[in-house]
Amino acid sequence: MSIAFGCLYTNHWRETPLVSEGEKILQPKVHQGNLTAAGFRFAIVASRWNDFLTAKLTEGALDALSRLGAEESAVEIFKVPGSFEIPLTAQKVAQSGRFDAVICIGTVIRGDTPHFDFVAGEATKGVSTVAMQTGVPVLYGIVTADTLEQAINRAGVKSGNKGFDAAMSAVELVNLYKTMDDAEGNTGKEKVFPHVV
Ligand code: INI
Repeated sequence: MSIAFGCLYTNHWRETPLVSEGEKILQPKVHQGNLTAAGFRFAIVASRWNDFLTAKLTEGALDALSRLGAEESAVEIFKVPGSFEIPLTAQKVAQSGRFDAVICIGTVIRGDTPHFDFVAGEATKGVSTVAMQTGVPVLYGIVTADTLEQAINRAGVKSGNKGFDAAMSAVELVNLYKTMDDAEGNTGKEKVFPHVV
């Protein structure tokens, strides 16, 4: 046992070439989405809580979509009171069948009570549940921070802009899923829910 571990973690093991001379290395097909937003429709579900921050995150998302070629008429914003309300709204938006991706934006800042954990936990779990249940990419641009300073840094100051990042991811995913649908001969209509005409 000790010999096996010794082999695994020595430099000798790490420096051993993966492929011997003349041996063929696997080069599997890689699937990856392009970064072009033209032709896709995006919804932003944005919480008004901590509005001075969520407004910056929304700006970041719009900036990313605009730079990647989204048309103004292809983007709609749905405002909700707080992050707790994001999942149900995202679900309704996703189920409408009108959007290729839903970008969720909010800011939850830790306080002195367990409130943070409940709101942040439900919002986070809810966003991923909606994506899994609807099959529509639902992006997580919700900042959960211990302090106001951390939140500010993630809304366009020291640590980037999480709204911008979420929108970039949305564009990448809609392209990835489109190429996957095209390869499988799906029209995209399968996404529309039975109760939506
Ligand atoms: N909503 C947030 O988006 N961020 C917060 O930090 C927050 N805090 O701290 O309370 C918050 N609360 C409101 C919550 O999301 C609901 O809107 C409210 O409870 C009504 O359901």
